[in-house]
Amino acid sequence: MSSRASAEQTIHRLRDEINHHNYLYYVMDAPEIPDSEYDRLLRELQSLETQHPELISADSPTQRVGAVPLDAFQQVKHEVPMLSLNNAMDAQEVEDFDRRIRDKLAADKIVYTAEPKLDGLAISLLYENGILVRGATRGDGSTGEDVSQNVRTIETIPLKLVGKNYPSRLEVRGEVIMSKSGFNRLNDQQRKNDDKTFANPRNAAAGSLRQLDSRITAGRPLEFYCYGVGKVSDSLADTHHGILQKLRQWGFRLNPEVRQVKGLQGCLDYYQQMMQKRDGLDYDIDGVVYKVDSLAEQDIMGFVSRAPRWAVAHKFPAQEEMTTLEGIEVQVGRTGKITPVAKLKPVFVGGVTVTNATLHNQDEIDRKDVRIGDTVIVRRAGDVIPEVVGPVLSKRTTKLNKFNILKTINNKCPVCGSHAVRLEGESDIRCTGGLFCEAQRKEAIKHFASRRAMDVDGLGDKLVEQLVDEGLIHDVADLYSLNKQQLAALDRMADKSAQNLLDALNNSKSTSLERFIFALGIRNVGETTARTLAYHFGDLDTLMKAKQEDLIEVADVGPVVAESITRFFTESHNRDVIKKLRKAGIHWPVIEVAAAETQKFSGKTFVITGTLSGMSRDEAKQRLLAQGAKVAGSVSKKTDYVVVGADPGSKADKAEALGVAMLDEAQFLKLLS
Ligand code: D41
Repeated sequence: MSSRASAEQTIHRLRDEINHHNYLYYVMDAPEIPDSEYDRLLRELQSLETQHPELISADSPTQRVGAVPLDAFQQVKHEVPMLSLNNAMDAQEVEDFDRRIRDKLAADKIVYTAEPKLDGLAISLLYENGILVRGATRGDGSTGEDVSQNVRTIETIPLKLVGKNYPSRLEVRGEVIMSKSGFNRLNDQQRKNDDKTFANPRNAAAGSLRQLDSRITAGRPLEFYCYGVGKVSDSLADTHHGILQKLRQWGFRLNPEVRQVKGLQGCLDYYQQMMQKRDGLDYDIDGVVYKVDSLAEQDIMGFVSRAPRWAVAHKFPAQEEMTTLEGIEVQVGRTGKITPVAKLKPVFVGGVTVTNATLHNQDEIDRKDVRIGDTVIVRRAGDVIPEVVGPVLSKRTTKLNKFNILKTINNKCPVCGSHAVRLEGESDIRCTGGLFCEAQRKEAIKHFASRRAMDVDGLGDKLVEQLVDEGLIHDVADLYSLNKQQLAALDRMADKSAQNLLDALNNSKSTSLERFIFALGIRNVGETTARTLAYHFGDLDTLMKAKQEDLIEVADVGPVVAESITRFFTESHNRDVIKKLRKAGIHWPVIEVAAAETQKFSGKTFVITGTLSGMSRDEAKQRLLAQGAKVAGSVSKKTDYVVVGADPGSKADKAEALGVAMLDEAQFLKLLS
């Protein structure tokens, strides 16, 4: 056999094998080989076809990558018109549909095929002798567009039918869709490339299928599900359900939710089931379709004005509706995040009346270009918060102003009047009110009382919420003026627990400067930074007066942290709260900070491990900090000294391994003195 003849044989074998695995994967959902093996087969075929280009045929599985761009789509006249579906908006209309059919057929109970109504685009695929020869959009039902090059790129559309006994001419109809996950991936990618994003999977599917350059289509995650046939050379089965099974055998993907149901009740039950499943599916459905199953009965019913009398689409409540954006309100969240909320003309969407929807942040408002007065699309899917998808630009007939959050709130928090800022590189605008802002109060108080901050034993999250809700406290300083009577009157609060809380509050007054700084809840100031600040400045007043340039001097304090700190202390509300706290008796031991020139350890990093006999680890830490040292929690190459007490842990081993200088207690004390 010539090498060409043997190559031809191998090519055919590979194509059959690949088609078979395609079928197992997409239709049967039961792949037999791993993706890597599939890819290997495809590559082998590709390389053989490259060596023998004369053997490439349009139905080869390698031909899905997209072809030369077109100037325009050719028109395609559908031999059998692609009918449309009548809609039933509620159970009553389904009941009417069922009654008309029972009357006409003089039947008791009708067998229906029930299918999800996929939210995509209807297309027609023409097969001649098992080979895909044309793909066309539905268009107006009688004329569509030739999108053959594009449908070829969709993996779930067979280029060649599987098995035997298919009619010589077969026109398959179905929906091209984009899955929700595919849609999200595509939009992420579009955003990354600064390309336009799509409003929903349907638009994305439509935009992808109607590309003149099929190489673009090839990169889009499109899928196909069949729902019926058009022109066929032989009769295929007696029922619609039977036709679908045949199509499945020939390599088409059938939606796994398709069922045969009996009578009106069967339809309505199916509707409820699909309604439940809707949000869990990875593709959008906008309803279900009931079709009289018997083809003989379909014939008797016939059709009126382009829609069959034997089928109906039972629609779900829409998840997207149009309405007017009447205003944009600005809300302050728990962490001070300022969120724009759309105020809408009430609209029924996703099964409820919606008047508010999130606009996320300024970037989203800019990206979508939504303006007050616009007609907008509102989406509410499942239990998620309703959102504004975007404006309907064709309905913007008058000049509308762009919306700017900061300008609207005049750079002030709408709840407390503190400065509102958007830091560089962040998408959120925040209220700087911190302790003072009512919206942030609860979170701030919870943080203040927490174990690593002021450590108020027994003051948990629930109790903080209760105290704020009852109006007993407005800021953290109010905690210290609570009395037993007030506390004992609270739900689930006995005399004894009230007294315990008062004791805990009293105990918390004696603290350390580092804890106190941490407890203030300054943005970007965690425990470590709080400690560094405490030992760098030594007292609160110096810290409060520190300027940006003073703060940047502190180890590990960069411009962002420095800005958070100055902004916090500039806010007069915060200064008032601090004054009240000190008046309530909060105190800490004085820190002796060596003058900068005499700080021995400035710039040096220490780690302490094991137990010291002469002092607590905390004390050792404080003495180091007072000399300008940094005290870290773990050993790294940047560590200068590891102080090793009794029973050291793995930190000593690590120091040894890294060759970091180690000090025993005696050496450490000598160094300190
Ligand atoms: O899933 C669908 N979107 C779907 C659409 C379906 N499951 N079945 C359909 N059946 C028909 C008839 C009964 C007319 C053959 C359809 C459509 N038509 C259809 N899609 C777009 C227009 C009509």
